[in-house]
Amino acid sequence: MKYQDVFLGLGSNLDKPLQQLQQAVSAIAALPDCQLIKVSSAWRSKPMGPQQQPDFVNAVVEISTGLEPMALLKNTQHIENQQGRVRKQRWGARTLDIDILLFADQCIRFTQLEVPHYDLANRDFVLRPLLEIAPHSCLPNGQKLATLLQQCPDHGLMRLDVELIATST
Ligand code: ROI
Repeated sequence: MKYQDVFLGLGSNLDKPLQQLQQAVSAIAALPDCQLIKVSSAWRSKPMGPQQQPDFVNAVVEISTGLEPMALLKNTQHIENQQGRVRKQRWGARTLDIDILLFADQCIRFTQLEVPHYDLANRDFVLRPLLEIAPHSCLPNGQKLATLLQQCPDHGLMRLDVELIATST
């Protein structure tokens, strides 16, 4: 089986966001054919989109996986659902969001899945933690993520003084 390097973005702003991310990291580490490589710090940020919702906590994890993109998406959606994700308002509050940000150097365009993530360039709460664990990362077209971050809108990021670690349950 061919293992590929993948970055996942995690976000939560409901029901104890830090615990949601902690639980998500453990669930990702336990996925079949997935190995956890690195986990970023947790970062607090102001909501992008509707402002009358709580601040978010975001993080990025790097995995090595033998899963195909759609199989990985099914697995991450299962984790979201396990953690009480209810899809209501677009850009509304959520207990857990898991986005596939980068999948090796692949460009993927299915109706349910677009990789690289379509809005990466506007999300410092994704770029910053990703660059923390992979400072030299690029898009498949060679663009440096560090350059995107310089031009990205500011969501008031603050690094939280906690470590997200995978615990087996
Ligand atoms: N805003 C922030 N700061 N962090 C997120 O993870 C996030 N996720 C979203 C929307 C609602 C667009 N805003 C966000 O899905």
